[in-house]
Amino acid sequence: MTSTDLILQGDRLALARLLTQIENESPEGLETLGALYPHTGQAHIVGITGAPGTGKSTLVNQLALHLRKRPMPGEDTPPRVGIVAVDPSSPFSGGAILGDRIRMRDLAGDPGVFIRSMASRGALGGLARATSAVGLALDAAGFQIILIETVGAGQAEVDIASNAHTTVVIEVPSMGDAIQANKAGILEIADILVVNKADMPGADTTVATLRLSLEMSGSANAHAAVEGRVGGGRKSSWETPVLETVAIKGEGMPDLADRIFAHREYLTTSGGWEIREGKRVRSQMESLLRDELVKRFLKGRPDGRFEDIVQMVVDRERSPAQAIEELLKGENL
Ligand SMILES: Nc1nc2c(ncn2[C@@H]2O[C@H](COP(=O)(O)OP(=O)(O)OP(=O)(O)O)[C@@H](O)[C@H]2O)c(=O)[nH]1
Ligand SMILES: [Mg+2]
Repeated sequence: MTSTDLILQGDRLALARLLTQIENESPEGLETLGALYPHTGQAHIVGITGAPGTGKSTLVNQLALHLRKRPMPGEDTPPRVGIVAVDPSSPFSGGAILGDRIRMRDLAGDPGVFIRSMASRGALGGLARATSAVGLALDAAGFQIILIETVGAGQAEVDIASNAHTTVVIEVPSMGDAIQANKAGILEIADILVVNKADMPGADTTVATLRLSLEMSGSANAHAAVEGRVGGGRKSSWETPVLETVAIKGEGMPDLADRIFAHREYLTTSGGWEIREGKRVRSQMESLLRDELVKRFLKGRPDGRFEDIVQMVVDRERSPAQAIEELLKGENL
């Protein structure tokens, strides 16, 4: 049996092998992924992001435990849950990070759960791409909900969020002015805001501040606004809810799961699902095209020529734009 068939049947070993191939960007991995692609598109990809230490791993663990006990709307059995932990800051270690060890203890032995951690070894764009490839593999293997945990580290979180259908942003209580409900970026990417560690002082104030900021920013996030316009006539906008959770005790998980399902329902009924898919595929393809064009272009240069020009720019002999213009002169691209 081919590895494609094995994965479609849910063979964990074959899946694990494919994920390693994806991380190593091996040609076999790409080939298998290509064969699996027509079988993808079923999974609900949920990004969970937030600053270091806000409790993402704990929450993902508790959410997965909860999801495994309840059927999704319209289903009889609980969903199979895939978990991908992405840590853009740490070099690839091969070992599980702390949060994963906790998860493995709680979720170990459940055949309906698959956990994978990934760390960056190169460009962040590469990590985002590898993450979406891992998502596709889990999707093909029949995992219906894929939770992707990323540390809020700027561009990486935005890239990974743009790969998710639903983005959950985790905040923690903070006092008074310290609440930087600023975070225009965060409000924009969040479909659901969670104030975790609600057992700590200041949770209510933080929730109120976040709600206020959402109201001031028009309450609908950027995605929803776009989808509202395009999906005209149907339910036009999603109001980002702000929830409280105490992940260490599993509190707030049923509500969070409800909101995640509600967001999925909103996406499918508003036409937003297709819009996001379109955007997702387009950005993936653009990024692949960019990489491929750069690779081909550099291949056609004599060795070291590009480095020489980079050095000229470093030495302020040319601006980056001038250097690129010069490089491309006479090129047929
Ligand atoms: N008081 C309290 N502590 C919590 C809660 N949830 C998580 N923690 C604690 O917060 C710490 C960090 O939790 P993690 O789940 O590892 O947080 P994380 O966001 O995954 O951390 P990184 O992946 O390192 O960014 C741990 O000591 C948890 O026990 C909560 O609801 N209340
Ligand atoms: Mg973590």
